[in-house]
Amino acid sequence: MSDVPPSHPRYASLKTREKVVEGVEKGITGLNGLIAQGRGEALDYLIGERTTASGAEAERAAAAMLLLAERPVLSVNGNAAALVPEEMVLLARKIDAPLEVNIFYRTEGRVKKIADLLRSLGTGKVFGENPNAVIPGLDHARAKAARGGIYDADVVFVPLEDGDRCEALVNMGKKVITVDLNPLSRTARTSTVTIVDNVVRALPNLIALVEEMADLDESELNSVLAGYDNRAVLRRSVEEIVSHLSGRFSALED
Ligand code: PTJ
Repeated sequence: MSDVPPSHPRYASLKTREKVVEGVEKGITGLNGLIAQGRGEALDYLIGERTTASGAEAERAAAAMLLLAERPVLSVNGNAAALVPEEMVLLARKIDAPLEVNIFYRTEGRVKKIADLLRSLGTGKVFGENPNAVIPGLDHARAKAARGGIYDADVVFVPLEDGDRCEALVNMGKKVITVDLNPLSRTARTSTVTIVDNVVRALPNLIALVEEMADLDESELNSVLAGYDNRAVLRRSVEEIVSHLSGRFSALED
């Protein structure tokens, strides 16, 4: 870590950036992960670098969906592995789900490094190193998936996913939960539940919600989901950006 002091106004954001840089240096995160992080930082600035009300609502629905799932799987890419590896392992443990390394810019070396990292953090089974199934409708490298993992899952949690694969998973009949700071992306619009929040806030929130909701029965969890409308939540997240920005603009005029 660089010597940025915790008192620096952009400390949290700079620390997050450094984790992604460190991920690249360790061969866990792809170079494109830096570009994605930069885009994420800009969008996070627009939502006010906080979990918005619509983000919190999506997180609640996601927690209920994960708890209700019969075969949930958490997908890990290079950015999630750099930013929230412990949290992904902990969430997997809380809902008794396997993790699968499933990356966009696939190299076998990077898949192994991410899987090794997850194993070093105490996860049991990690899928992804030996894919033995193909997601229909995608080109070869990105179509790779594992039986018993994403291929057979009923609910897939895929933070920072790309639109194509998200759509392909939905077309397979799966429920897809994503975390994407861009409420207008194709991923955001295609997913069953889209959490418009930074993955570094979304994961601790999800873990807390899963703990809080662990004692709810099936009908109580279903009633959390019954009132959930992803399109409406995305619309509200755009409105929250607009209102946050107009607040900032008014402050400039004062
Ligand atoms: O490790 P790989 O090969 O699987 O590659 C991972 C990345 C993220 C590089 C790859 O999937 C990619 O290129 O993704 P995109 O198309 O850039 O989309 C990433 C989306 O995630 C964008 O909409 C970003 O705004 C958003 N994003 C970036 N950082 C964060 C984020 N969302 C939540 N939290 C973040 N920290």
